[in-house]
Amino acid sequence: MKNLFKESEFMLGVTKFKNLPEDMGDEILLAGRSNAGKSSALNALTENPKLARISKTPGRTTEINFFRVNETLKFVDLPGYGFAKSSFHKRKDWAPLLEEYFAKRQALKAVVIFMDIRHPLKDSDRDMIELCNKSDTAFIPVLTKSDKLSNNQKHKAISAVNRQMQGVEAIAVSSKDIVGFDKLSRAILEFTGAPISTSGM
Ligand SMILES: Nc1nc2c(ncn2[C@@H]2O[C@H](COP(=O)(O)OP(=O)(O)OP(=O)(O)O)[C@@H](O)[C@H]2O)c(=O)[nH]1
Ligand SMILES: [Mg+2]
Repeated sequence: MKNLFKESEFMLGVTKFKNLPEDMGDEILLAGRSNAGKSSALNALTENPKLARISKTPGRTTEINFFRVNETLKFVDLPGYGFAKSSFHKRKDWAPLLEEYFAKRQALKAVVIFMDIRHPLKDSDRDMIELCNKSDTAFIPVLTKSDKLSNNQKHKAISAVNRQMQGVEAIAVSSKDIVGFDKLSRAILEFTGAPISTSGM
């Protein structure tokens, strides 16, 4: 079946919240620590390896990048948190602005929280979960780089995270091996107005 995210294209990057595009349609926020694999996952989800920049240098994504999926849906790639090189984190007003975005943004439908499967639920991830809970925003915990672990270790890591989530199930993905993105696509589509379809990935 067709991958509904395949036509995604870069829209704009903003460094100030006042420059955000109009608050309309559905937005899925992609969040996570620097180097967690957010941009790689976006490229895997959209089957477009050139869509978002991937780098070995943490903190590569320094703007909030908007990707248009279709008329109503956007992916919003946040700069990785907890990394000083990103211009956002030099700003003292980052946290309040982010809180304002969470509190006010009508388009925000869910946050995908990307965490390296080997180092999940760090303090900054917990802060992001708290921000979601405080603003009644749904979130999807995603454990990235699952290719780095054996199957056994992978299942253990997923269970350990799930035990700490109240009813939300973590999804393991590997952007290297392209694993888990059908599941992630379905989870994302549950929070948007788009019709649900399996991607065939
Ligand atoms: N083995 C493996 N490496 C991965 C995977 N996903 C990402 N990486 C590597 O992890 C590094 C960071 O990936 P990015 O996708 O740029 O991470 P990011 O979260 O967007 O990072 P920032 O934009 O800096 O916040 C790169 O070297 C990727 O090649 C994966 O599934 N498996
Ligand atoms: Mg990135």
